[in-house]
Amino acid sequence: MPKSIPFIKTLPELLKALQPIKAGDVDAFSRILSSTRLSRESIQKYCFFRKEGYTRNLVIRTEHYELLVLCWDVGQYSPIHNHQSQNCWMYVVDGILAETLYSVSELVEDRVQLKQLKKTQSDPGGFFYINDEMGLHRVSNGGTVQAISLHLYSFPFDTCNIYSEDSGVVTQRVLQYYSVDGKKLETVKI
Ligand code: CSS
Ligand code: FE2
Repeated sequence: MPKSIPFIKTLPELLKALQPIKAGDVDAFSRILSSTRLSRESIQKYCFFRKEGYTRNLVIRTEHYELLVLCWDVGQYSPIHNHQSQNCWMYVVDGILAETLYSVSELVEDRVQLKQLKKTQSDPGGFFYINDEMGLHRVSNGGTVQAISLHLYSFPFDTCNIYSEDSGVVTQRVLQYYSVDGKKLETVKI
């Protein structure tokens, strides 16, 4: 019988498992998240909520990837966005996270046509994976209590495109951290 792999239950264990993985090794990142079972307590120092919208809290950034904790209060959601040709995983730590997936047409005069493909949601312990070839997505708190997710981006990226669902207009957004290493930044803009 193959030996079962023990779950990764703490952040230091997760960081150790991620440390040698190179950008492009999608299977390795996915395998690590499949065997991760992190509790909210284990990442508590990275959890910040605010009423204006979800927060992005940096845990670690290397040449190959970055790991963030995102905190979604009830009713909060992201714009429809892309991932700058990078790989994105979202691992649910607490609450329920929902993903609405869209296909996107070619850009014509700064506009695209979006088509909603499906909406799925996950409980703690599950994860989503997306890249630009699969489409765009909107992420939202799919439940009635706070939701917390771990996001792994490889390579890291600092801007993304956001898409208006109504008009199809595409704009660029600069992605900001709300906190770094558990400390809220003074420079946060809304
Ligand atoms: N890409 C969004 C979250 S959904 S993957 C962000 O980093 O803010
Ligand atoms: Fe995303």
